[in-house]
Amino acid sequence: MYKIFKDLLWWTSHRIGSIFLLRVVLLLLGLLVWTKSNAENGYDLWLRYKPVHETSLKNNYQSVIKQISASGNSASLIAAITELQIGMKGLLNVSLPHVKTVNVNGTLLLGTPSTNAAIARLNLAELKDLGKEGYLIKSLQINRRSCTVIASNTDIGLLYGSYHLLRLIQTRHSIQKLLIVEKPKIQLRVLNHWDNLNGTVERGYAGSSLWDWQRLPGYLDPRYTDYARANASIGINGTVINNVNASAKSLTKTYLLKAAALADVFRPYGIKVYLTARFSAPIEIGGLKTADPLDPEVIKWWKLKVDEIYRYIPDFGGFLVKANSEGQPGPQDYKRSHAEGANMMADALAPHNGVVMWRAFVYENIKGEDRAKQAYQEFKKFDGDFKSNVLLQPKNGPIDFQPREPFHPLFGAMSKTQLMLEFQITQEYLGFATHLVYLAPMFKETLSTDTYAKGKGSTIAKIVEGKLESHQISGIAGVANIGSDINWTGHPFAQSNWYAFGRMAWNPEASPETIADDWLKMTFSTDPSFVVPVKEYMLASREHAVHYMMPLGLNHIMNLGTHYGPGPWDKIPGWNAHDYHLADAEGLGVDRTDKGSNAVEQYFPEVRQKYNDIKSIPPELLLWFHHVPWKYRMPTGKSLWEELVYTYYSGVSAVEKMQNTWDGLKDKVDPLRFVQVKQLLAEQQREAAWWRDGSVLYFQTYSKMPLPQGFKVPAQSLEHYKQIKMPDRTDK
Ligand code: BDP
Repeated sequence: MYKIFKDLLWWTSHRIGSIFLLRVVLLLLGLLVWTKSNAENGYDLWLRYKPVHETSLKNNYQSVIKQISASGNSASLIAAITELQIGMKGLLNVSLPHVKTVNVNGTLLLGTPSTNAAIARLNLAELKDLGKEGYLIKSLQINRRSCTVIASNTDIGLLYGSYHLLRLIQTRHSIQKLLIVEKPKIQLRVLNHWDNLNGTVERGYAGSSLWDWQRLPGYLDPRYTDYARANASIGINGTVINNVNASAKSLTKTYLLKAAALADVFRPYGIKVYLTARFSAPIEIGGLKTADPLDPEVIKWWKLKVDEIYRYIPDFGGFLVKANSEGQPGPQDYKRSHAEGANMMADALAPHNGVVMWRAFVYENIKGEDRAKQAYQEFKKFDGDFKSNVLLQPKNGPIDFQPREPFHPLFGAMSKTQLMLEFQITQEYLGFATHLVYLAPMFKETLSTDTYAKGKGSTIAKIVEGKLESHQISGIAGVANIGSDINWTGHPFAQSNWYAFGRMAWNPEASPETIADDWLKMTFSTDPSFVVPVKEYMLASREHAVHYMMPLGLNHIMNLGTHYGPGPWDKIPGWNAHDYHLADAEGLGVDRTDKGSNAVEQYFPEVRQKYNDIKSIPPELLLWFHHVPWKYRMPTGKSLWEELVYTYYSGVSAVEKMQNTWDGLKDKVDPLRFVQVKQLLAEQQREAAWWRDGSVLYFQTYSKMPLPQGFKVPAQSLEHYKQIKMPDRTDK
């Protein structure tokens, strides 16, 4: 083996340059350690259940949990018991017997009052407010035995509670004297997969689709169960399994039966299946001449189609619809409104308790019109017009999942409409699966923003929870970053974004720091000398990415084709990146104040004033709302130009620091994942520098100012950076 390795090194060093050589060495090293040590590959996500090595803690856990007492045989209860048994075996090396009685100290009693007499006898007052998914974990004496009780009103709640108890051990918390009362703050906590029937994933960077359409429904990949376990462990209770740019075919019987097979696998884990519905499906697969939502034949077609779906999937969640957006068909094709389109589908779903999630991501790509204003203009007027089983789903910001956007002005503006927030977990604009960018701080930024819709404290979290207006249904969606890669998400750290989305969907007030802490301990190591520095980097990582990509409120200046790498200079048919930054000899940024496009008008007065005034605008949103002179003095005392350069450079330095930190953690991480992250950080550094150098040189052609002292001039010319092309998925 050693000889082959040496020969290969010799060969590569003679044939190809040293950077490539370094890569090959890293890869080979990775392979070597992997074959030698049977290293982890990330498949187990945060459910690794590695042994607790701390002896006293382990003894303590073992004395608290010795057996499981539960009655009933629902699939969800069995899933909960199985998970506890697998988890405790891994963590504590104990095989927990499953018994019916509470006869020893150390019994873990699991049940609902309606299916378990011992739980019913406890008369647990806490259960009254817990709804269908909440749970209670409580240390109690029963029959003079010390017990831990996981109680809920449903078996799904028991499953959630079981994951919580396991998490306490995985993160080394005490499990004595427990009193944990939990319930989700948002009802529909849904992943949106942008998966196509041909197995590709739109904006997916972790391999191909998980769904094996060809072999479904007969072959059920075991991964489907592991997917469901992972989701249940963080409280995700819905999945839209196909792309918003939908194919009508997914509504044909053939595909519905496949979807039904997936629904059967997911059901025990509390996960409902949803489908995207192509608005023109009545024409494409129904043989009708129109898809006009007011046409009686069309109405009937959807009703029959929905009835058919419920025959295969009795707990089908409903439809997600992208209509009249980016070329997708919709009600406007028939001069009908979004509300008329959504309500027609809602009527078909209502008898089955299904919902319509109607996306608000619509815009006309017309020069001179401010895209940031369009969704509001389109939808605000329909407030109050949607049926009670419709949720309107805007993205977090008004343009499109940019590294940083102000919040979407529809939040707060549609008090009579149930608004479902859409985040993007897949990092379309944040470095794909190459850059380490922890998104929880971004989720938090949106959720904690105050819209002032009903005075101070009208946060987006409250609106999405449905609390601000006491809505019936609440929901949140995350565009999934999951694919067929062995570690699910491509970058080992991208798993944290799936994890964080689930935890924040359950509780939008949860702290990104606690979530990162839990995730790192469960996914990598509980060693504080690993957790502390890595967590610190994770928490700052999104800001670093903003700094080296689109600082100070810049947006949409990526390569317009691939959405990867810098492209403030880019032009493709119909698109010009310049429209998004408007750099000129005078300054930079888009005037959206009352003197410009007046997008600020769409916000409530407190927010409007703050954004409208250059003195009160938060610097991180400055260029989103203002066209600012190059010499403008920033709050730091620097000129805009200096601040821009400084920020770009600081973003790259931060990545370099992380590289050093990571190198120092070699002994604390399993070898394969160490090497993977090391390589990815090196790529991230290279690309961050590409972003910085290309952007700074480009904006310099407008500012005509030198780099501030101490900043190294980019190694190459602007032309060089403009020419760099990333391989595109469409390359053949
Ligand atoms: C954009 C993506 C595009 C999606 C669209 C959407 O580039 O692939 O179809 O969002 O959300 O960001 O519908």
